[in-house]
Amino acid sequence: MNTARTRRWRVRVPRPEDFRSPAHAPAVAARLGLWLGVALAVCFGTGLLSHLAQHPPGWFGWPTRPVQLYRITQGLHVLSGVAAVPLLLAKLWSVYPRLFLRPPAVPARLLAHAAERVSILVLVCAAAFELVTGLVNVARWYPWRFFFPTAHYAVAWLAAGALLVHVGVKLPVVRAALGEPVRAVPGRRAVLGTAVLAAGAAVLATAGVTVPWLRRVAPLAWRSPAGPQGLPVNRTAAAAGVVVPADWRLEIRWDQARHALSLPELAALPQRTADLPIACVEGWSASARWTGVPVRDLLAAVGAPTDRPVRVASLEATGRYASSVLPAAHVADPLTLLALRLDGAVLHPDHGYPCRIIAPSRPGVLQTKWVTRLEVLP
Ligand SMILES: Nc1nc2c(c(=O)[nH]1)N[C@H]1C(S)=C(S)[C@@H](COP(=O)(O)O)O[C@H]1N2
Ligand SMILES: [Mo]
Repeated sequence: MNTARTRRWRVRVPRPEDFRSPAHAPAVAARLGLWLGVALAVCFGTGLLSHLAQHPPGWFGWPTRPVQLYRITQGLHVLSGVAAVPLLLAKLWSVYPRLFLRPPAVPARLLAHAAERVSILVLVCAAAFELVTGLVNVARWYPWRFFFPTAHYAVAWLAAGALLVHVGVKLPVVRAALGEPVRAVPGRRAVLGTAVLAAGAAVLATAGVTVPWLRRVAPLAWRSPAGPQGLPVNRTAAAAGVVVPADWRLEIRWDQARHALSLPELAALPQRTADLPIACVEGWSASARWTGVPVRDLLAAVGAPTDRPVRVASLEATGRYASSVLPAAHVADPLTLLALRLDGAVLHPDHGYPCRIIAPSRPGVLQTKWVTRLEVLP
């Protein structure tokens, strides 16, 4: 007799009811889901704003004030994503016994069951994809071949749709589970407390990337103020292949007209100094004191229109961020500077020498460095 084989056959596939830990109680799963839902909703909303600010459709206007607006929304985007990681792990741990649910015997219910399972699969995959690609992106590591912003944006809609379906389907269960007090069973509060504490610790450990007074207690902050002139640099002049020609001039074009100004001519125009942040889409941000010519005044000085969008071109020959467009609202704002100085000193080459755009409430990726041409768009 082969006793080993008979014994192996006796192994029983577990059922959800077999998992007795308080972590698996619906009262816990529903509350974890609520926290996770809040984190994902903040992440989705702020992500959408960031996308719109970078690629504004005709109906959308991103405000230039408060000057810290983009810094705040993008900080919230990255930190809510960080908080969602432990919450998602806790939620998955809480509900994984439901993987052992048997499909219903009634064929009519089978379809609904399968649809619900598939929507959860989509939700888990999409949410995990968003969190992992987001974290890998802020770490500036690109182990994939797709363009991160496009994929991250597309899958966000998939996650949001699957989340809505999931919440809609589960609403009665969620209601009942939330009605059940957590205190009723010992251990449940400990599970919830641990998950929320882990989320809080993850945020605290990273928030220093954008909250200055948390810098010293944020060991996992992926960006420090290190860099020339005390500011981080994403792309150095060398990496961008930028060489400033000896006869560099800022060219300004509008309609059929054009005008060129040398650096001394720019420096001779009335200057404005302002404290403005660079707020990278990766979540890090840093404030500095910038001095330069307000773009509006510069255009007015050469007789160019000041009420239209302006394309900013850099000395970079190629590269996704070689140029950007200042929307009309940003052109009109007197704090939108063509900056020549940083904290009183001439710009370091890595910060955009001879001049760069620094505008209030603008995604860092659009704060174009090494500017060579301003073109007033029709
Ligand atoms: N021409 C050009 N400008 C650029 C970039 C670039 O790659 N090329 N990077 C942008 C990004 S992603 C950020 S966050 C800021 C960073 O500015 P800093 O390097 O001075 O800190 O510059 C922006 N300006
Ligand atoms: Mo950036």
